Amino acid sequence: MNFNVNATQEDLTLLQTLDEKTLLEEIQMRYKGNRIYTYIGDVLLSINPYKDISIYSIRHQREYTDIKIRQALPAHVYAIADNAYQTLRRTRQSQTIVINGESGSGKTQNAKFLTQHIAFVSGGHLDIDELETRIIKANPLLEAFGNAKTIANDNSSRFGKYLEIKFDNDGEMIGALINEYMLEKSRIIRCSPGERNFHIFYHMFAGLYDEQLKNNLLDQPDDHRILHTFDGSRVFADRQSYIYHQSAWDELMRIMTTVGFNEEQIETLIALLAAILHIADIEFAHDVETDGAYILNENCLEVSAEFLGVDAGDLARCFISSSQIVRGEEIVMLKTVPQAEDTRDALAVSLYSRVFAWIVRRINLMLMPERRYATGQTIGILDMAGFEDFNENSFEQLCINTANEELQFFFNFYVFRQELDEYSQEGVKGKTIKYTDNGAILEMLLQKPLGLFDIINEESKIRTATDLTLAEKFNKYFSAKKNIYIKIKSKPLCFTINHYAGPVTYGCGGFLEKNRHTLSHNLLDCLKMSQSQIVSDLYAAKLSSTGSLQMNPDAPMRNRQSVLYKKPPSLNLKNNQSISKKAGKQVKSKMSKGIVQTLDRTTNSKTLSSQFTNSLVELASKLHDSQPTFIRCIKPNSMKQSNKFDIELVRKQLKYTGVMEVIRIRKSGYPTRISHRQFIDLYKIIAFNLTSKVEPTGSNCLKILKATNLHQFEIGKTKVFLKHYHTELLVRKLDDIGWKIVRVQKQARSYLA
Ligand code: AD9
Ligand code: MG
Repeated sequence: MNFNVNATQEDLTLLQTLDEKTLLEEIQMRYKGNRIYTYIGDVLLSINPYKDISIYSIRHQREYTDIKIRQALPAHVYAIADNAYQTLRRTRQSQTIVINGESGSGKTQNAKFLTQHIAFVSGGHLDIDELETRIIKANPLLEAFGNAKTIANDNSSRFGKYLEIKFDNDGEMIGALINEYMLEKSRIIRCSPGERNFHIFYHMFAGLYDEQLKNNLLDQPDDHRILHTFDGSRVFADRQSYIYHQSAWDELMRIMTTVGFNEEQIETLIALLAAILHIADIEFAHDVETDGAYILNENCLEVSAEFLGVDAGDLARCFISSSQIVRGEEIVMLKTVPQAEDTRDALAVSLYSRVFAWIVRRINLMLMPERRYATGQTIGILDMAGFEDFNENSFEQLCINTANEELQFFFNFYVFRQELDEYSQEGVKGKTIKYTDNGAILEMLLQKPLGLFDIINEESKIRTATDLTLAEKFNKYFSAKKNIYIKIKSKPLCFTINHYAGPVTYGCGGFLEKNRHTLSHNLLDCLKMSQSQIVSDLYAAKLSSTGSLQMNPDAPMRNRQSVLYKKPPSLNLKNNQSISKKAGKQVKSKMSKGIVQTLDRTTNSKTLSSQFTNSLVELASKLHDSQPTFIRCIKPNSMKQSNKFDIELVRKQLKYTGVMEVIRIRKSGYPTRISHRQFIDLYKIIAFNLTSKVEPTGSNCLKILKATNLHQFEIGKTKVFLKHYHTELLVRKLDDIGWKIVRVQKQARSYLA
């Protein structure tokens, strides 16, 4: 048996002394030597190297397959993949690998390495290569639509991803399912200085042929409001960036074909992206005649209407007027300029999020296993945005941080709470380990009724509610929770939550609007009746309770009536007659005559907070049904540079990813627990005769442990609790005995001969 003594540092819980200082020194030293992975007991710590460190070759994959002793090899994310697969095979229980860490810490890269290696170790199936290729190819496609350049990361995932890899009874990979969470839709219309919109728009401008650009009335990205750079510099600052986006587009086109998009679907997709740009370019001004908003640049309205396959007048009416249903009757009103702008933005956002959902659905169809194989055994990989605290934090940060609270709760549950519960069940005394229990925060956020999200939802239903009345409600219900909620007297719209990772101050301006995020009944009706099959299908499709699209991804092909692409829309205004002004006058006259229309309409739209809380519940139940492994990703510096280790930054992350607490509990705890029966079966030979019958009692286990000269173990009512290194020592002892037996047998045989 190869017991590598130097390798003990691969797992820092095995060090004699381990405090915060030693931990930081140790991982800094390892980082310098390009050893970016470290075990903290059964948690894997990963530090972003920001450079190629050549540890992901086929040779490495072979080395990390079917590992018998973890300590014999340097810590690696491949070892986690191998272990998840081996455990799945042995126990037939689903596994989940939860990757956590702040933006730019390497979560998505590690998720890719895990997927690649799980496919490798489970290989053998005839079609595996094809399936593996498809799963791996899905990544760039998802990233083109779901990732963007941010301050923290040039390729930041703006959505959470839970990839479930499915296996059959023989442990062969048979398919996969991608669940997406919380796409940062608001980026479509607004991003911070120095940041960009989703990659796809830039790829598209660089990659489309002139003819395609012309057909979609596109020219330069700089022409469009939502692609402008903040500092006025050009989007493609130099030829190099243009070429980069061009080749990304070419690669994307190849992938989309592999994934099963046909030419017409791709063209439709391009037209939808163009439609989003044109819609977002619509500008409004105040019409003194009607005292409402009208559209300044109606060419954009016409182009948008044509691309969406709807009537320009109908679309204009949706932008500039609203209707309320009161006791079954519709009352129409004109909108102010900011209200009309909100409607325009909501349409652009909604169109993009439905396009994204369509792509995910299409990918899932291609990855779906045949029903007859389905066994329910999966390995899940969760790659979710980490904790966020910016200068200004809004609804999006509240959602992301709540999701992180939930993950932290799950982490605590497994790593700490289960451990403590088991000690007490087994009668192991004197083990009290303190940890930050975030249960109370989660309760405040998610409980029904009267949790923070529930209150947002209830307020969203009240017509007269404002962000201020919302903030007042928060203060009324939560001010008493002094440790977790802080009212800010000087800023009535702000409040602070003491998250497990630290305090974050949120401004609730815009919360209600973001939460409602629903399109008006009129706009939904208008879109559902679109002459473009895909637009009407995208909007007729039901949204599941978690917000995913329940549409047939092949729908556009059933009926090819798409007006998109039939002819480029004209840019000339008809008879100089302003469509939106005319629509505004019609609405005004209805209003003055007090005309009401009786309506009987339903809508399937859900508020953002209900979609969010439902998807969180769904995710939590998936996690609780599986056996988890945790990877904590750490960012070494904020400059995205290699060979730079900012100790303070790392210290902060170690604290809020719970790593320090894991060390404490793992050092004083027992990672290996095994039943008396199993222990005796495995190690009996150490203290008893091979043929004697040994009862599975604590005292018999004790004899074995003493014969091995072990200390610091615990014997519970039904289980033996061991430190990491105990198993290695027991196995070594077995080996010694094995050799002795062989020698004795050899000697006996020579006597007999
Ligand atoms: V975010 O929450 O999506 O904004 P991530 O996912 O945590 O973030 P990501 O995996 O995208 O970070 O890593 C950021 C960049 O660091 C990558 O684009 C790589 O350039 C770099 N990186 C990360 N991990 C590795 C690695 N193991 N080897 C080399 C890496 N470079
Ligand atoms: Mg990412």
